[in-house]
Amino acid sequence: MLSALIFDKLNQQIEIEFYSANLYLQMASWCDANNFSGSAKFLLEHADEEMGHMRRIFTYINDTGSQAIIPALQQPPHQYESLLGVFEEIYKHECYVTSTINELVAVTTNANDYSTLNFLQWYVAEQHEEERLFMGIRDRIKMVSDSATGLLIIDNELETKSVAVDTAE
Ligand code: OFO
Repeated sequence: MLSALIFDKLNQQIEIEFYSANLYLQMASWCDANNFSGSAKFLLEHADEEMGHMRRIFTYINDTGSQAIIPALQQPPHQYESLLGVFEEIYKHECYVTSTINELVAVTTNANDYSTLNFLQWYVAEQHEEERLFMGIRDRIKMVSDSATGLLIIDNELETKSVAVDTAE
């Protein structure tokens, strides 16, 4: 059974993962509208992955006998200056998500909730991967600067970059 504190924190994380999915959906829409079709496809798949992250927590809360609460969501920004701007924002956002997972780990450690602590290990590893992934894409876009050819090559690469959609629960 979850303590009230950990129940609240896990529900807050549901909101963060949901928001991540909507943020990447919105960014996919911007990419599509700005002729970056490879980036749009990549971000649509990543939005699905974030929904998987949300569902894992949803299922975990309900498996403990509690009831996950679906939150109202803030609208994500829909205007970006450039493809670099999009991926800089994603990297920043993922660093923020890492900080929220770390906080959850600290709270569950202090509460001696070893089941939730164990559950969260998957997210700790996932955040490491996500930061590395998005830092790499951001840095490659920085390398080509404003070169249209360079941006199109990266956009093509992103079209085929596979994102393993997380359906595990
Ligand atoms: Fe992008 O990892 Fe969940 O939020």
